[in-house]
Amino acid sequence: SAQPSGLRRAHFSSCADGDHPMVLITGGLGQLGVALAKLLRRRFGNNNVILSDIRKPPDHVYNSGPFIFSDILDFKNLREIVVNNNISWLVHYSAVLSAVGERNVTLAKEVNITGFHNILDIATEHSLRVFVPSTIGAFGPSSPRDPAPELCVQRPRTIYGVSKVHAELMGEYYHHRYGLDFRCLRYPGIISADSQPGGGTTDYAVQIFHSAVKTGQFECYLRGDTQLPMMYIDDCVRATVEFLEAPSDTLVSRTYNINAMNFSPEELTEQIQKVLPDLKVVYSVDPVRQAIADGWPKALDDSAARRDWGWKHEYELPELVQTMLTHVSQGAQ
Ligand code: AKB
Repeated sequence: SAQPSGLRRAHFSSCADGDHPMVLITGGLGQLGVALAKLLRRRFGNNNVILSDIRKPPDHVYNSGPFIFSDILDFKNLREIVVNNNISWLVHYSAVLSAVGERNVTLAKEVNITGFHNILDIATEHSLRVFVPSTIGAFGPSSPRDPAPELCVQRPRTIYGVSKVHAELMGEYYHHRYGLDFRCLRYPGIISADSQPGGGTTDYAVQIFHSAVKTGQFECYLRGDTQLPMMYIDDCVRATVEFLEAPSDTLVSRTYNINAMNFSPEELTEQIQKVLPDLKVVYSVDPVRQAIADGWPKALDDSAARRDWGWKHEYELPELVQTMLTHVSQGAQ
């Protein structure tokens, strides 16, 4: 990719329209983009938040606010979008997730590392506030797992995890070196009703709700006792907006863990069975995804986020199950 011209320490003017930033979301048609755009648009106005992706959006997305084509691998295209739309905040959601990454390392390298370099350079060049999600996948088998602290050994065994550690380190380096307003949250597995995740290891916790409602049966690719950190999407997008809005001087760090609940497929099944007692779950373990999950934390220590910028989750497992079953049942009608 092209190099940004003249990297130097930034003078931040993060707001384009009075107090309102102009926000660009990459990878906007993934699991999280539409929900984040909805919340940001409520705060900053519909036209101040642009969703982007390389695919054509469904009608309800196209009709709900600005949407444009943007390819993060195309440096000039990205720069043009940032300049023409006076972008001040960039939320970088394009990524190849853990399970798909193991099937296509070349693609994961390209999107998660080369694409991220473009984001970093353009954000620095244009003094943007840039948010990049990291993940529980940035930890590995040699990290403390219960809970994983903010700072510890990070030796992930997936290309996804390696690329996210790279993103954390590069973002922090650019922050210290050039003054880039880089912000990064390590997300747990995110559970959503309206949007599907694409190719992750925690996807079972979304799929089980759809199967429970449609067929009453679910084949789980993880072992029943595999505990992982999880969060409902509303908490995730709220955390992201609160973190993006936090004054720079309250942030002791540029990368924070956030968490809400920790559960295994067995525990999730038990909770769903309180509402749908006939749900049958069988376990047919996929060795690739099981190995990935076995190297991830069982819980995340997010006390620094709670202390520094007031992070507080709302959804515990019972509310999550109730909410998901309501939304998925409505969608299935
Ligand atoms: C995945 O499973 O790959 C993602 C994640 C936890 O980052 N959902």
